[in-house]
Amino acid sequence: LNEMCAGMKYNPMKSSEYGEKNADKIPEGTHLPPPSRLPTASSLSEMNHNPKVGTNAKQGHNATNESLDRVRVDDTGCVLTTNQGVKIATNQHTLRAGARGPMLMEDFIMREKITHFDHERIPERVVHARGSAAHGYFESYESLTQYTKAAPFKVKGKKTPVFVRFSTASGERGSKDTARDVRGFAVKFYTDEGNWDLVGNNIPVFFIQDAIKFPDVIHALKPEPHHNMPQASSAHDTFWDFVSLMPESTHMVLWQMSDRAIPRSYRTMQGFGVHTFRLVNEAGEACLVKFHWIPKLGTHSLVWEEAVKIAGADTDFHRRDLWEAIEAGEYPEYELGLQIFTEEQAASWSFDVLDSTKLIPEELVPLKIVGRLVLDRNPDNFFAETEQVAFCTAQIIPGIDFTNDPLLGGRIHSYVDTQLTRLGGPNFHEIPINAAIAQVHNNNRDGFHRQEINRGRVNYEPNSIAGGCPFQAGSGQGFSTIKKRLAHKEAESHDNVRIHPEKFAEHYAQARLFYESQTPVEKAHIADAFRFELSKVTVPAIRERMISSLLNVSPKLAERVAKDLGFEKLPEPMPKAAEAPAKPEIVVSPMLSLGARPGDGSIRMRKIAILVDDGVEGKSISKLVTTLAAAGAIPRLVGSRLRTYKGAGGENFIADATMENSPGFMFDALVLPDGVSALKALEKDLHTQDFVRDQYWHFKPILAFGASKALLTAAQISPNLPDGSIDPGLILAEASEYDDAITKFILAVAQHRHFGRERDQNV
Ligand code: HDE
Repeated sequence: LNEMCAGMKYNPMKSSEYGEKNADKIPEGTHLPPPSRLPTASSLSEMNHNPKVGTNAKQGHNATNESLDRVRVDDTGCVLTTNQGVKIATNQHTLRAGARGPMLMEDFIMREKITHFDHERIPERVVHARGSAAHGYFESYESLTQYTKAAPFKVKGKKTPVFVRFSTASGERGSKDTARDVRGFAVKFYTDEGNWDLVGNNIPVFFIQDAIKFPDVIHALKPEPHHNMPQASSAHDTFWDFVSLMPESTHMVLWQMSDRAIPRSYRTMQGFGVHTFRLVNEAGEACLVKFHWIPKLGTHSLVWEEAVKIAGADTDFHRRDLWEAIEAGEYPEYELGLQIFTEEQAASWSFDVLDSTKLIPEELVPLKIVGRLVLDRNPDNFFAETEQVAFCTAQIIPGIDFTNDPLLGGRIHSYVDTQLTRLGGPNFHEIPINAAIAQVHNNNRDGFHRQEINRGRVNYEPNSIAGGCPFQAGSGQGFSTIKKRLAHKEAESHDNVRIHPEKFAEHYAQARLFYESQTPVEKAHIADAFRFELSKVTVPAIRERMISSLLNVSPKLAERVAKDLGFEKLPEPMPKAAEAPAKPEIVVSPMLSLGARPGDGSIRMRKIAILVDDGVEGKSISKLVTTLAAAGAIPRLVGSRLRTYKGAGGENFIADATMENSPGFMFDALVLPDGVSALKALEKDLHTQDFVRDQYWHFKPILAFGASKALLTAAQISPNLPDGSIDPGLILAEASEYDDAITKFILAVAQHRHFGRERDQNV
């Protein structure tokens, strides 16, 4: 040891630590081959028979990085034990002094069980408490080394394991999935150069421009502090009070009032990194980037009334949908799109790319599709994986870097900080779901729940006793922060200031861009959402302030909402912070409409209800089930009770579901089979009428055979659309037209919704 220590006479790296000239050339740490600080083979030979002591750890290896199988537990065929591995004879009784005597303190088995139970809960996430997650991989379509040295993009076809958590933002852990809310879309890439977390949302902009306002917006959004109501809803005074006083929230609020905030499924929503990030290549050259996830199935949403009803029937609607799709082998898939641009381009635009309340229209910078994300495995244990996963925006890898976005800056701090409370200490990175697959070697030590058993005497650097290990990687292989991170000339002043650049003062152009890019039906839904939410606001001045803000977005929208809320006269438009804002480059962006990405045209995993009763036409039902299932849909026979029904030809059908346990709004489409005798009863039944009416008014396709048209009449549904045309989503057919009808129906299901039925498109 002395010889080796003497080999390092002084610290040769010291001089490289000073002066700007050295900043680019950080040397690799000085190190010598370390002596074996591990016990010798002979001293181990005896110990090695003892599984607890184990074999000698392979030099330079950290075993906690191995596959999650190292911690997966399967109890099949196993005896019940205590936490200490002591076999438990009976799990039915506490130890007592006599059958009717007191319980005994010495019952360590009962006490361990109850104590563990008492401490089962951990604090829920302060936001995004309710979520669902899945394992999968990211596969790169091409090498992006021209732009970035980041591990997942190095070579075409490279697969990087990921864990993805979707969430609602405002509701508590047990709240409903279908709340009107922004959805989280957080991706942890386990790259071979360390973990990279891309913690995004399904809306590309945010409420605020500066991290210091985050506690304010979240306090305003969450249930009000005096009575803790309402749960998972923005429809209350404090939220609208805050946003009506924060004009920069207007753009996000427009998105939040759109159908984007009530997705049909996690599988049918986009994801966005929101902030502008940087890509950095081997040569140290950087470009700016925005990240987009695009679902292969297209972007599809619920309608508000449907979301409200589903919340009552199945609070786990999105969680169940994700779980079932993966179990069925219908793996959710998203493509990664990058908007890559330069500092010079950014400087020329009317908006600031460091302002997270602004997006970059795809018409200005098109998406470059660079890979796909596939989710192909459900977690084994919700708590161990989905609850304990810790996403941190600070976790980036060589090839990715931050920008000076003042919202991002706060996030880099917040995510690590929050895990310290939520997961109980600084070792949360060792929890298996959070552990990197890249090797972890450093001198961070101790703290609650430490898992690693670090060997040797050295827990500091530089050292000579361990041959200098672990040694610094140097700029050749280690993460080096990009030198120039100033996105704008005006930011080059190094004065310490608490202000934002001037372009941040423009608050309405992109809210208008978003609104004007929507279809008439989407606009109508936005107006309806404002009406609903503001009608829940009890302070008239807040409603008025919101209308004056909307007047700066679209006078038509503001007038409609004001009229719906009983305003007799319009308030003045809200004064603007920007006196002479630059002209926006793009004023309509068709890609911002939900319909711009209809998906791959398949009907896979769509739930289709086939109504059954005694006397329905049996032959067509079996054929329907086979055809729809072959197309990948999930046909379900729905009756009034869970029993066997007899078809007109004597066939037996067992109902899969009832109108009570699976109401109409839980399905994506409906088939009404023929069969006069069956329909007589159903026609008068109010449940059936509601079932059919919900399908129709939530714009879903309906296929009605023969006499079943009577059910449509009973539900007051007409095949004509308000504009006089025939509804392509309502297919009426006779049994003889079966083949043609089913083809039309499958096409109609692939379109998802038939918004031509919307009676109020005048916004
Ligand atoms: Fe978060 N956010 N956030 N956020 N956020 C959290 O971290 C925070 C923001 C997002 O599935 C917390 O681990 C601040 C934008 C998602 O586990 C916390 C600011 C975007 C998730 C936190 C923001 C997000 C979180 C709570 C403003 C979209 C769930 C628990 C500066 C790009 C991740 C946790 C998961 C969670 C702070 C703004 C998305 C407190 C301070 C913008 C998807 O650290």
